[in-house]
Amino acid sequence: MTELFTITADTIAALSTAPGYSGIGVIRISGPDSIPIIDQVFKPASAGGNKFPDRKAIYGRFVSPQGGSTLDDGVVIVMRGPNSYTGEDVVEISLHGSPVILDQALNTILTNGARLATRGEFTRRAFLNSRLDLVQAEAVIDLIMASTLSAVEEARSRLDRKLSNEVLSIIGTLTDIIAELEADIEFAEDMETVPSLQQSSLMDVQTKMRRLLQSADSGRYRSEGLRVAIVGKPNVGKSTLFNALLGEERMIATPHPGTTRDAVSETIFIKGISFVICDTAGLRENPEPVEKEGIRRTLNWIERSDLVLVVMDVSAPMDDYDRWAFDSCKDAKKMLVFNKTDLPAASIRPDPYVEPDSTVTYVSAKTGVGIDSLMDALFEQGSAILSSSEYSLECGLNQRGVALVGAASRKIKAILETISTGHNPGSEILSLELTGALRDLLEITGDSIDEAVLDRIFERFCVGK
Ligand SMILES: Nc1nc2c(ncn2[C@@H]2O[C@H](COP(=O)(O)OP(=O)(O)OP(=O)(O)O)[C@@H](O)[C@H]2O)c(=O)[nH]1
Ligand SMILES: [Mg+2]
Repeated sequence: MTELFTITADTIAALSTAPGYSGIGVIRISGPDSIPIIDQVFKPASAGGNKFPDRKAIYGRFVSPQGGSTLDDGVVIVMRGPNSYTGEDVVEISLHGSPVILDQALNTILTNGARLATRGEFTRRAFLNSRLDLVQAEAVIDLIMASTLSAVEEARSRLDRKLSNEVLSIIGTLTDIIAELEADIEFAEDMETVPSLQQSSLMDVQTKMRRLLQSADSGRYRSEGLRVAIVGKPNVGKSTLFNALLGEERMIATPHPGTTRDAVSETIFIKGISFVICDTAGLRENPEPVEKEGIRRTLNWIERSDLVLVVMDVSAPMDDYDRWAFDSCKDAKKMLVFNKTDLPAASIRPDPYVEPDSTVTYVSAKTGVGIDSLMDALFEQGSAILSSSEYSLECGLNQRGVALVGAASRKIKAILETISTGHNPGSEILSLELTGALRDLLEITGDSIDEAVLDRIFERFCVGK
């Protein structure tokens, strides 16, 4: 529980804007001595009764408290706790963005009673003072690090508690069920079967958790892009196609089958959708050891991909390896790419693989003919995947959340399976198992968490946030 953490009462300071030259730079101070410190180092231009009114921009001079000389002029905003970012007294000082000025100003603040903040310490204090829960704290760093507009929107909605509220609603239902079970232990005789109301509430919890796990994919898409694997037997032109999609000679392509040994991925954008395209090692039987590892990685990519491009060479007769490559992708959403259309077509054509609903494109990766149509088809497929329900959720669990919801979901699944056999394990055991799941969920919001986990989370932050 958060109360168990030691909340240090010292005052921290750091540069909150990026280091280097800029128009302005902002130094932030938080803690009980913030206002006494600013009082020593900043002289407001207009001398009034209340030198530092709350939440007002105050223009003045940053001075050296010893000699009184002016370092720079700037603006100070004081935000008194508990209604500040950290929940403590916070001061933000904007000065000209010279690294020399900002360094000198920060040193002056540090010699007058503050300590340099560690990574993410302002946000960590916000969490410890219950200004943010852990989901929101993580959203802060994701918002700062977001590289696309949709990643910004996703992190923003998490910061606005969308995900927290979903997790809290599951926690609420689970807590109610546990409370009922506890009452059973105290007052009632054990029943033969679990009451159907509790069963349906548990099923409801399970559905909500499944949705949350699916939303992780939408979070992943937003931060990384849709995963597309280029797959096929050796020499069909996968690397040449990969290079054509990237618009650069990224991979070595040669007439020797087995050229690509490893899976290599790069991100491309097609009309605003980002795709992580992966060139893979060709699939064939009896590979030598390095190739074998490459093939293992190819199969792994197929499993993790949102879309697979199955490449076949129209100039060579179809054979069992093509079928094998095709069958390896049978559970994946796939598009067929018939390559080498610049060469005369072979007698045994790939058409048998075309299913009625298959998307097929004909290209010559070497000459570039058909690549634009392939890009259009990728965009269409990508848009369709993104607008399908599992991706349309607005906010996503991160890896930590996936692990915790996954653990809770497995516990509840096991309970539901036991119940479905008509067996009642008894209120006491049920309550114990459900409490385990509840603890997993509480760790997501940070209502139950240990300090080592917190350290790991805030390591991702920069100093000054
Ligand atoms: N004529 C023609 N040749 C092509 C085309 N695409 C690829 N090639 C040639 O086919 C050979 C194999 O190409 P790669 O791109 O290395 O094939 P790959 O599928 O990556 O092969 P592995 O990495 O061995 O699995 C090379 O000599 C390419 O130049 C094409 O569209 N037309
Ligand atoms: Mg290759």
